[in-house]
Amino acid sequence: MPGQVQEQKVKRATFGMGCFWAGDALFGATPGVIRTCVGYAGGSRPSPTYKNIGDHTEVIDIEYDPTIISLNQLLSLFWNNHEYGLTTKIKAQYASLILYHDEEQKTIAEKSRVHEQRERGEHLTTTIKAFEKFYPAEDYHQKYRLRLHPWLLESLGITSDEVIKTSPLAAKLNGYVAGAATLEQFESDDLCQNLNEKQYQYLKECVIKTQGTGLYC
Ligand code: MHO
Repeated sequence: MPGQVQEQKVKRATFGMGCFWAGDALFGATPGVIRTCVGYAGGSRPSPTYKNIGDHTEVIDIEYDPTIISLNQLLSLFWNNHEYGLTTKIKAQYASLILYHDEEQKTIAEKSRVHEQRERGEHLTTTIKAFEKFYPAEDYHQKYRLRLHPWLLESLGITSDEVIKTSPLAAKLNGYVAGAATLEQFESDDLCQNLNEKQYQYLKECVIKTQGTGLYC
């Protein structure tokens, strides 16, 4: 109806699962994920930094479209892509962490942990708690893998740190150059169809070289 405010469709999910460069690439390449940002959360130290992270955890903050991907689908990626596994005791920086944004997310996450624990038959170290404050990490951590491709960034006009941090295209390409997508996914991606021939070939080579290489850290 004209004038009617559109229902807010974008949702947010926040996970800790090891080095945040990896989660950034993994979720960035996932269809339905709109934006990613890496940062520090879950602790109490004010103004954490990479060098002075205190009791915080490296997390990936995700904006997603719930009509394309569900929280359960994101959780499945979460459970299966931890850098240090789910049962190892690890320092807070790399802890397994789910920060829920509402009661519905809390219920889904807790059910999912029960299910996962039963499936694996082991006690999982994952903490589930309410999201409080998120501190974005330093610019050089945002889309870490994509930053290793200055020609591509320049050629796409993705030249400011702010754009690298917030652009859906940057989130996706960061995943693609890191190997978090298959060639098939890359080739059927509408966003990539808009690239010029040189950009397309450059990315295609990256995807072929890196696809399936595992952790993206
Ligand atoms: N393995 C990486 C970890 C970086 S991360 C953002 C390194 O040694 O630098 O925690």
